[in-house]
Amino acid sequence: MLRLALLTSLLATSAFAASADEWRNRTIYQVITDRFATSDGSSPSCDTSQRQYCGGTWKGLVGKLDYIQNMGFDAVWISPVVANVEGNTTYGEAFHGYWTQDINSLNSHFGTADDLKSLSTALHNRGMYLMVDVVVNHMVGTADPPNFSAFQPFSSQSDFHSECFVSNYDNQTEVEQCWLGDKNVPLVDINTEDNNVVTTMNNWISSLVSNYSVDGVRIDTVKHVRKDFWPDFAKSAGVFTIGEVLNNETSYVSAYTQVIDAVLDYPSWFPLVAAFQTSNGNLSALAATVQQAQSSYKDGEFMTGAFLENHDQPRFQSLTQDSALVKNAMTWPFVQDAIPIMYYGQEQSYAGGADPANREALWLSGYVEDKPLVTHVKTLNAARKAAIAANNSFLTTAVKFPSTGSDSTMAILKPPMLALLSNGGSSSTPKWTVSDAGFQANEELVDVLTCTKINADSNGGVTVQGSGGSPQVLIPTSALSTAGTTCSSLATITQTSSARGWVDGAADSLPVLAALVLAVWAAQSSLVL
Ligand code: ABC
Ligand code: CA
Repeated sequence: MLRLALLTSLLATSAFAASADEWRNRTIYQVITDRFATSDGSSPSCDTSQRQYCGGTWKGLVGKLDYIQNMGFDAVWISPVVANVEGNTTYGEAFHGYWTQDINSLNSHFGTADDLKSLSTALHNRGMYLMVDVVVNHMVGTADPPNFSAFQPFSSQSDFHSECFVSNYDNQTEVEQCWLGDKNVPLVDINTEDNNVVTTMNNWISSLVSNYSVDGVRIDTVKHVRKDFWPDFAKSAGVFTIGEVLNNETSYVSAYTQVIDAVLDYPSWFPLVAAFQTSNGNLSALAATVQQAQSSYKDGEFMTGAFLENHDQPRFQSLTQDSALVKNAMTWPFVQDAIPIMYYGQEQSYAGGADPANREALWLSGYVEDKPLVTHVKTLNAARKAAIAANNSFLTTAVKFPSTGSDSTMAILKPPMLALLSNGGSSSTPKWTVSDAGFQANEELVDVLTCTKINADSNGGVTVQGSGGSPQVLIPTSALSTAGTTCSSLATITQTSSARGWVDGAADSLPVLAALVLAVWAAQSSLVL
């Protein structure tokens, strides 16, 4: 009995209900459920321009977790799960899930409550986390004025702000209390100043998280709800919360880092795309934005999500086809302070433009794993894990940008990792001269993207001559484990968790411990039976 109680409490406190700290060392794969995988593994056609449901389900996702885990991701963010507008609208069907009609029912296009629970269980069995996308700001109508009685549980007009469409994004009251969308598909703005509405929302998120054992919540349209709504909502969720605040100014976004655990790092996304989409991009503008965030956000850049693509923006490969620029840009989220997030399909070189073209069905790719960008992301995930294991303060050490001697290159130092990026493109031969790299004199290093060795100079700096515009990610061979997947033949340490790695590793070891207890308990019970 004691054993069972211990097991239950371990599972309750670690494997589920993950805190912000437990998300720090993770990397997240973002999917639109409707576009990721079908239940029976079939490959129906999916014309993105039609904006219709294409057939992806939670059950389909369960069947493709190997694909995600093989790339090294240990968390999955799924699109919203609640019941949406049914049928066609001016902007198609609600396949993306953001057009809520009833927060207390699930969207049956994606499966049943048991299917969603099975997804959660399947992820947990692999030591992975489930993040669910939620919308608090609005319910969605299909006419103007909307049919309020179609909404649940907010079915009276007084549960909503009165009609006006957001047009001036510099007027914060308007941003919070007017409606998004338009008269065809109004995003009817919920009255989040009303106490009953607030209580209902807080109870709802708490039940959603516990019913489906959700580990983290991505919150939509955060800047469209008053800031002081969020702390209680986040507390009711009881798990890691990361919010979407679509703005390019760190000064605007930083206020939201005070009210929820984390924000999607939109301010860095704008200069990231601009830096790498052409050879004329400004790399130092990216560094400057990151430095602003490091000094103005509640937890610096650590409690943010870094991404190159998402479901609202044109895919990076619609902006440039240069494979070196793509590889450099993709490297960024994995070598800096924030939690890396990758949007499904980037690894398959999907190149759809603005919404809805950026929401291609992944099954049309065949989920081929033997592809350059799949290998690239796999290596980046493994390199990040190796760096975490080698330095117990990796996750809490803010990146620095030592000078490189040229405008078309940048160096990102996060010991024991030194990432060298360039936007010269595939016909360029980038060169990085980094005297402030902080390695030991003549230390042996390896570029984990190619498993090529180089040595630091006598002052611990590096001079690296690249080729084909490719990025490099340098890690000392003394930080690589022979048991790891990163250039293990060059590694010089023979166990995965060095003594240095133990403290931060402790967060990770709780689920492992729970699994161990479970195994021991199961073995003993079967002996007794
Ligand atoms: C549908 C169609 C589209 C069609 C549109 C009119 O209707 O699919 O093809 O063009 C969901 C669906 C969408 C759907 C919308 C509306 O609902 O996914 O497909 O579009 O029906 C979140 C989600 C998003 C979701 C919603 C709504 C919100 O991630 O997927 O959309 O639940 C605003 C919100 C932001 C929201 C985004 C779509 O709209 O703030 O939360 N995303 C300016 C504003 C931003 C604004 C943005 C886009 O424009 O400041 O607030 O985002 O309209 C920078 C500035 C930014 C500026 C950008 C453009 O430039 O710093 O402030 O953003 O320099
Ligand atoms: Ca609002």
